[in-house]
Amino acid sequence: MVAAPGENLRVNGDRLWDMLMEMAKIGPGIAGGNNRQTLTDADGEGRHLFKTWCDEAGLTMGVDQMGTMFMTRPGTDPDALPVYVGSHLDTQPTGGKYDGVLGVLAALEAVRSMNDLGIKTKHPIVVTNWANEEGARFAPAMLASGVFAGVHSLDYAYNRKDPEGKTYGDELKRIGWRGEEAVGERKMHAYFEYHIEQGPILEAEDKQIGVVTHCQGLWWLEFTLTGKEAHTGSTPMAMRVNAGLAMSRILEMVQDVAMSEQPGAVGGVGQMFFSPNSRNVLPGKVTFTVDIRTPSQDKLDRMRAKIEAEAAKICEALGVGCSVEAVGHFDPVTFDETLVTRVREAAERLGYSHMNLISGAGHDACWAAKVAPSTMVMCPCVGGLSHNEAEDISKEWATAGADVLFHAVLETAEIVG
Ligand code: HGY
Ligand code: MN
Ligand code: MN
Repeated sequence: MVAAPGENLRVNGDRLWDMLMEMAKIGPGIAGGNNRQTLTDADGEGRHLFKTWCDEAGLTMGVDQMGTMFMTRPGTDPDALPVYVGSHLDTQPTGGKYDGVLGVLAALEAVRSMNDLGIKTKHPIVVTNWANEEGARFAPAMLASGVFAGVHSLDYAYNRKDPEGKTYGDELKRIGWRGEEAVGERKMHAYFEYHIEQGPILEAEDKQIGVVTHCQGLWWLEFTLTGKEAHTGSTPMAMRVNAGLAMSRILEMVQDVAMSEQPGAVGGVGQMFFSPNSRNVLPGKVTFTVDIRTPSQDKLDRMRAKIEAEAAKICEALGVGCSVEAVGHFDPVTFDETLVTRVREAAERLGYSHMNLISGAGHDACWAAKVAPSTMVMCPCVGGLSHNEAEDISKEWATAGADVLFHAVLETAEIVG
């Protein structure tokens, strides 16, 4: 049993908030949020600011071949495996200021508070900024942590293309953040990730802390439908090979499949492309990605099978070609019980209201859990809104979660002296 920190140990919430507001100035969005997409110049700027703060905190940087940043605070036992604490600094194109960023900067704040308090730990602490968590520019999401966990090869990752056809590998080199470290060679004693909930439950239940026990599983199914380019005005309805109509029927069907698997299932589409995307040309090609998620393995597999089978029927009836590729996937995740208990006990000790939570969104912790004991801490967000520039949290919420993270990390890294 490792010693738990005293309840008076807290982070410096003002300093955490100041860092969040400073980072939010980099890669500003158009409505108060952020557009700091992975491997853009803005991402590079955000990385440099983060490194500056880590340098001030006396951390040593390591960067791997996927561009993930590992900032180490030494422990007293050189043989002890480090406790990793992190999340991601990259954002959606219309992202909020806190998704991912809160977890990276709260991990840094925990280390800065250890420095202020003169705390030594047996295990080193490694503050981590995972590259390309969002998967917005280069699918799939959690790409770098997926390579780290052995789920994707480096070659697969380097060849992922953004909508302009640029590859991950080229863009990583262009911004100068391709490290030399082999990906995944680092061994972890444990991994913690602090994140906004990105859902409405904690706020609705008036709870300050989410004790995350699980994360729901996901499929990203990329459909490519082939129709026939033709004049939207002079082509009789009976002669049309209408890929756009097939897409709309598939979207309706995805909604029905997700609703048929309630409670605890979601399905929808966030991205689609028409080609040639001209107002008066029926599309020759339509590509879109269906995003389905649920904590239940059976439901996840059943939904995928149903959607693919029904889509094939819809396309056949319209004479539209249909191909589908799974471009993202992870099964439902169960986090480490010992670490989950430490998070819960830390919330208790600190007097914060809390409840068990299943994460709706995917996180790098889902892949870290494949290679080390892992868990998450969550705080509420206003209206449950995220992946929207209006994403909002309070300083109090941010600080409470950071205090819990601080305690759980200290307990796991083992305070010495
Ligand atoms: O898609 C997700 O759940 C995460 O935001 N990348
Ligand atoms: Mn995130
Ligand atoms: Mn996100």
